[in-house]
Amino acid sequence: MKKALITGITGQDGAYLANLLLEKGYKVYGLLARRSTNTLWRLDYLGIIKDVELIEGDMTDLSSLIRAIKISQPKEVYNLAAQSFVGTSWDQPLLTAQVTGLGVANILEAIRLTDPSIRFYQASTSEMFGLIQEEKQSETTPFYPRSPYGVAKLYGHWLTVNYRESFNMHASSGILFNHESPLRGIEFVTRKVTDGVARIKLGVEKELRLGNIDAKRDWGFAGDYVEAMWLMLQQETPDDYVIATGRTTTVRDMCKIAFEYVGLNYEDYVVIDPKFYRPAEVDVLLGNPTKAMQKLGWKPKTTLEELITMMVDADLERVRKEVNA
Ligand code: NAP
Ligand code: F7E
Repeated sequence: MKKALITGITGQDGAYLANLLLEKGYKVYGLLARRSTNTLWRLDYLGIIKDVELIEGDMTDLSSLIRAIKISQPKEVYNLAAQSFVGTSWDQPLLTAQVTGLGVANILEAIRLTDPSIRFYQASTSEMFGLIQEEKQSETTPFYPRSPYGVAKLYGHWLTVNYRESFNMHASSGILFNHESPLRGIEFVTRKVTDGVARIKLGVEKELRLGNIDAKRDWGFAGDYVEAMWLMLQQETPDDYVIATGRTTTVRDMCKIAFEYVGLNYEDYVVIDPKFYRPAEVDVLLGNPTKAMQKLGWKPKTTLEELITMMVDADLERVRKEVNA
């Protein structure tokens, strides 16, 4: 039985990837960071808590990563753990550097010291393009990160490339554009909007406070994107791939889709609050996933409309339960 270790298994992508690998017959191990509250709600939502084996550890503790690899003896490691919220990265830049940046060095070293034949996936990001240098961003577009998060991810990306070139490791980097789902953290804008729509529709809230709604993002469905991660590690040679839909939409238009779905006009409820503006903004992102389509045979399956309505439905159900509890 093929074995995989996922760091960040309690996050959005970790949960979907664990589910995918279980469906493919893998034995799935996940790194579990110690927290004072329960972080297993996503694995619970997908009904897979009992099917995965969790090993305590932290991205900042190399010894725990070595231990996790020795226990799980994986053929594949997916490094999804990160301080992943861009806004927080200005308030906690050093923590972001330690976890999102140096954490990659820790996991790559843990692999190199135990079994360098392990295949490695690094969760890189479109945030590395930041202030975009080309209208459509591909694997050859120069990077220009605009947040401490983007800077930390850029370190992880280049370290992955470097370990591939230095030690001949099967290390791949997926440059994923924004991807969302009902399991998205509540602080990210799509989920904040779909949760807000549900609360307004059910009479729990009266308004939704947002920051820069003119920002544009290339949004896809997380369930589609984890398939690309797996595909990258099934290739004979490691490489870097942009994963995106090739369509960009403003936060404003995304709001419009969400509110209209429940018969409301976003203009009646959305309030602009400068508190949510960022010190430096990524105004627009638009990915070119041609390489992934041609080499991996991957393509996005879910439209933005399908994604947002799926998320609104899930939030309506959650808020209804909350109200009736
Ligand atoms: P997420 O929901 O924020 O999940 C992050 C995961 O990292 C959680 O499981 C979290 O554990 C774990 N983690 C944080 N600090 C850790 C530490 N010190 N040690 C061990 N684990 C730690 O993120 P996501 O949306 O699933 O994204 C997955 C990865 O892809 C991240 O690296 C993210 O930066 C990257 N990415 C995401 C997107 C996107 O649009 N979603 C796009 C490009 C790249 P707790 O639950 O215990 O906090
Ligand atoms: O913001 C604007 C905000 O926080 C999207 C992470 O997964 O994707 C994510 O990073 C846009 C930005 O995601 C609010 O200013 C307006 O322009 O949902 P977000 P992000 O920053 O793009 C990348 C690819 C990652 O790698 C990251 O890990 O929406 N925006 N008003 C707002 N954003 C938030 N969060 N909240 C607002 O009220």
